[in-house]
Amino acid sequence: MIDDIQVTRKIFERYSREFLESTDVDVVIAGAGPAGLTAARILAKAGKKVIIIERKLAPGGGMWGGGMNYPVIVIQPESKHLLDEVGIRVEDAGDGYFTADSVECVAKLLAAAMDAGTKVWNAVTVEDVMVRRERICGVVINWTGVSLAKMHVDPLSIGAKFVIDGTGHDASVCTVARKKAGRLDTPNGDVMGERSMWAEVGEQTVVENTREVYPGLFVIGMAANAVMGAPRMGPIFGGMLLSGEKAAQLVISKLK
Ligand code: 48F
Repeated sequence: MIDDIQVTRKIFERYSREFLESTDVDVVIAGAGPAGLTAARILAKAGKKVIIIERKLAPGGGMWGGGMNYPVIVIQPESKHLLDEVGIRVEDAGDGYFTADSVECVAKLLAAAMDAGTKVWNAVTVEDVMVRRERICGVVINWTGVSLAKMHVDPLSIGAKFVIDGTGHDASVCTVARKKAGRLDTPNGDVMGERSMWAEVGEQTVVENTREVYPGLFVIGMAANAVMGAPRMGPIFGGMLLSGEKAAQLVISKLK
């Protein structure tokens, strides 16, 4: 016999237990794109308590659609290990390019991050940061539906030793941190804005720009280039994966 009321109770009991476990963590990652999912997997595998807050219902960010909705992505040889490690089938396309199915990429990057221990909270938006003594120490969250409906509902707060902005082109955590916390560690102290498409440069700078831009706040993936005024790069994803890997390693060494 199935009791509808029991279904409600089971959902809410598990939800409330897991949410309470998520209120104070080692790392909060905003955004479940390829950079955020890769960072989460490596952090969780290292035993860190990590959660991802994802604004949309479906994690995966800009990876689902490959290039112009042809569901294929391109990566470079130096990032191939990050797809191999999660069992994604990669084809050698010649001339130093490798390809993978974009849907398989999202499915397996997400599954691997969750298998390693990452908790993903979907349909929730990071709308602000918490700052104490000039250090980011958490995020302020609300249901995405609340902001879409423009309802005036106060948010809740999550504590974290480190926050990672993996929000892609929006760089939305760094943008709000700049407004509320002060200058970022960028050449002009501000979110500089992404430049137009140039994959060769963008793929290199996205890794270089992966760093702590305010005490307690790291930026990864496309957000790193948006914050530092570097180019976008379209459906080549090696830099995103390497950026997630680099941030995870930096945060792990800081947590030691
Ligand atoms: O955009 P996204 O995939 O970021 P990424 O990991 O990868 C970029 C590539 O997809 C592509 C590219 C490749 O060359 O340039 O764009 O850097 O994923 C960002 C995720 O963050 C979510 C958003 O829904 C997406 O899934 N997001 C954005 N703002 C917020 C957020 C927010 N304020 N709170 C929570 N999630």
